[in-house]
Amino acid sequence: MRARNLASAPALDALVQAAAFGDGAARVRAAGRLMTLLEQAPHRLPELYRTLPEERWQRPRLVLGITGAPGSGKSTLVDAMVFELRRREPDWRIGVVAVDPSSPFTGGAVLGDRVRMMRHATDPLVFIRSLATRGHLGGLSLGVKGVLRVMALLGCDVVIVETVGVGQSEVEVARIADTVGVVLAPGAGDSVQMLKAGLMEVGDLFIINKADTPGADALHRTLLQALSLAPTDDLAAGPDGVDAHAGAGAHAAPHRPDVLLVSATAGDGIPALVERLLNEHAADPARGNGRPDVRQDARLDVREAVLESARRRLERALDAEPGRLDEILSGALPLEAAVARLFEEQLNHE
Ligand SMILES: Nc1nc2c(ncn2[C@@H]2O[C@H](COP(=O)(O)OP(=O)(O)OP(=O)(O)O)[C@@H](O)[C@H]2O)c(=O)[nH]1
Ligand SMILES: [Mg+2]
Repeated sequence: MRARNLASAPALDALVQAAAFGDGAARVRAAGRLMTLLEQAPHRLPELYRTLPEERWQRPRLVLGITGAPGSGKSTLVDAMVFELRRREPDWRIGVVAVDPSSPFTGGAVLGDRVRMMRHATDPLVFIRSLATRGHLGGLSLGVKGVLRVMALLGCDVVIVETVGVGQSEVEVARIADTVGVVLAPGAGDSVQMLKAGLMEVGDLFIINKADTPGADALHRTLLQALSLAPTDDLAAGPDGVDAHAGAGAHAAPHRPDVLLVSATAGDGIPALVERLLNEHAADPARGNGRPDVRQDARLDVREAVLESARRRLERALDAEPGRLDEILSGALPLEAAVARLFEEQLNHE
């Protein structure tokens, strides 16, 4: 099925051309198909860089990660942020990447067919893509990177990536995003427990949503307490460990992420949240706005694609010979020898 899909799909080059220079719906369609191609074959990401000059592969100016407990209102919040961004910067194009979405976004061109429920008319400057975590294994971050590249090709200025804060995916996304907001809400799972289970490390900013509901203030207090108890090293301090917002040099207080209270459904606190996120990047060009060297950035993608490709090949080889696992298990074949043999066999297969 997949082989047939790929074989009948237009070449990657043609899709890139159409996604970069096409018109209207055809451009959006080509972008969606290019994303699908890269999602099914993430190791082909490096091929992108040969199709257009380097400067066309600039990342969006800002990539925001939004993660948090299931049902905490992430999608509703992202939606409200998109509307606020559109209001503030009417010329900007906004992308949304929903990793495994279970709830709808309201407006925007859907790149692909997985986001089905749309409540409003399409906004031509908003682009939405969903990505399934299933089947991605280690390749999820490469999949998100592919989507980001194509969104940049569509001219997106800001891209917001939503992931559910369970498992490994939010950590991977945190590495891709310039800033990560962790969403907590009263009644949405045990939010503080989730923080302890690893979400605290990835947050640059904590957003308590559903401020219109009774438990919000108590959650706010609990969170402030949890943050003040955490060792500051765990709190996503800047690279130099200095709080960028304190404005002072070496004597600045240790970095503690801000906590904002919002209501995504009522719209309360959303302008302040967006302002805060945009300002952080205006004030700190080393993160986000200070666009990383495109070549260096592409080299990292290539590195990841090589590793992903190698992982897939080795996995296939292992699956083809399950007896080998028993040999390792019984001690008949030492692990290192098994690894060496796998690599050797792969080389001889060339
Ligand atoms: N009262 C109140 N309800 C909200 C608010 N934001 C979201 N909700 C509701 O919370 C529920 C879950 O919202 P979603 O945006 O789907 O949450 P999510 O975190 O994206 O959920 P998953 O993607 O399934 O993890 C919906 O019924 C929303 O209407 C808010 O600010 N206040
Ligand atoms: Mg959601």
